Amino acid sequence: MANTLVYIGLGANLAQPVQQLERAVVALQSIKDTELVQVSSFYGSKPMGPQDQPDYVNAVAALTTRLSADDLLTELQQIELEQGRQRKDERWGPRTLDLDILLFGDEVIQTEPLTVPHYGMKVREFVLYPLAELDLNLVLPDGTKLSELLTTVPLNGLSRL
Ligand code: PH2
Ligand code: MG
Ligand code: MG
Repeated sequence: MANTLVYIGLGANLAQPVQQLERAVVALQSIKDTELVQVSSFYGSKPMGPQDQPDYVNAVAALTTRLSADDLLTELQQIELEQGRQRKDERWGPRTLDLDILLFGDEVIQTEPLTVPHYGMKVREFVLYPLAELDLNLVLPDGTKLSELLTTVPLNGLSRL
């Protein structure tokens, strides 16, 4: 299988979130048939969704992989579980680690477990600004330029740690 450039969103707001992200970056490096290319700075961000939860730490990583999107998702979910992720019903609730596939090459995927590009990425400051650190010239599969999205999405308190 060809190498695909993939962007992963990392997020955590429980159990020492900075350490959760640091551990996750190490774990990403050990995924089979996958290389870690780049990791953005870590950012502090205000919770999107329920406000009675701690602030988040977010980052974006770039990988190249020969795995399918489904197999990569399985690997990411395994890392989430190893880092104490508990599946709860509450939408946008707190978590020890969240690893989301933001972009998988220029593929558009709509299957039961996977929606790629990530459905919320165009409006989330904690995705767009870290992503811009990695490639400001990025263009989404639908032709949207990352640099244009940035002009429409305010920082909302996002701060580089
Ligand atoms: N993730 C959520 C819900 N809310 N808020 C911030 N700031 N960062 C996140 O990563 C985040 C969130 C569900 O995935
Ligand atoms: Mg998420
Ligand atoms: Mg997720």
